[in-house]
Amino acid sequence: MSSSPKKLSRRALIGGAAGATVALPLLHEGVPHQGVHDQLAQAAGPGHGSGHLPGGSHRGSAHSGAVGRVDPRVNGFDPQEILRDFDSGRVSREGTRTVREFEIVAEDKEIEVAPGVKYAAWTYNGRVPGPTLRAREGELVRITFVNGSSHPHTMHFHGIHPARMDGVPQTRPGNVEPGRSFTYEFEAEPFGVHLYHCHTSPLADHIAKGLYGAFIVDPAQGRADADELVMVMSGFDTNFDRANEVYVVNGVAFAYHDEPVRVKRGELVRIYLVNILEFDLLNSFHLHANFFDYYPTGTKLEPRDFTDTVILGQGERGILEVRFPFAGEFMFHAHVSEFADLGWMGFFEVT
Ligand SMILES: [Cu+2]
Repeated sequence: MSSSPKKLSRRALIGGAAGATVALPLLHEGVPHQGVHDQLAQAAGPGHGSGHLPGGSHRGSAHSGAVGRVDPRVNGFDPQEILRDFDSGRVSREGTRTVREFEIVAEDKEIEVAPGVKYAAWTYNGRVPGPTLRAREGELVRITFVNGSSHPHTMHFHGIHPARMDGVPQTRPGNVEPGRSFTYEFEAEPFGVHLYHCHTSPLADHIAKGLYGAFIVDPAQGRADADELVMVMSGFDTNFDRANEVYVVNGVAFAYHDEPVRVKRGELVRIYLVNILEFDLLNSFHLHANFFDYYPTGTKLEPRDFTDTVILGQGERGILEVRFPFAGEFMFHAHVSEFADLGWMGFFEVT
């Protein structure tokens, strides 16, 4: 298929990147990681001490890529806030049923995915990942999707619903063109941790550009009280070679390395983990010095595993439950070491 829109958009993106403060020709293959880190360091520019963590961090430089940090005000979203930001929608009743209404707007937006590394993203509501949408099983979910982007998009939800609500271009209503909108409506089922993403072709590009988010369906009876966190794992192909140069949790490389996730000792911590990484077959989550219960897709109430590492293919997700018996700082990262070096690494700070 001679997809001229794709070529045009690629050219536009590259042109846009060249006009931005930083256009990084990062190479995934063939460039030693130190080279990548040097480029990250250069990209951070003067005022960012190479190899030094900001704020007098006592953890030391576990990786040489941490130079400066991304100011959440530049992006308009903050990975620290995304962690515990659950959007339960506008609630109303229709007959005996609870309805949750959401509005999602697709927009083109340049974001900073690592210190000094700009990326021409496509976003849901101006952030990557998009909002974490949350409902209870059996409720009616109504999402008004407005396409404010310059490209056609959809919202495809994982879950059980009619074909018309599946958000794929091949079935009606098909793509939502720029300036148009569509309202997706379906029952929230089954309970678990799911996701949504754009399903427009070329699919890998529409996902990799940033159009994805978590979708949580709570069981009717609820879950035990916990400190709940959402972590969406993804990456960015900053030089359009269909391989990632930057790996992230909740949109920004090293976000939880530079500012750890604060949790309380002995308290139940529940992590809704989603893998929507493109171009790499597998991603993983490894927690140091602790073990967690793992519920694949969150669709059963009994854990399948008691472990410290889970491997997730693209679109896979699950719930992790952990209580930290010791205070201190505990690392977590992709056990694919390359991903950890390139941004997918952080700490829990247990107090
Ligand atoms: Cu799209």
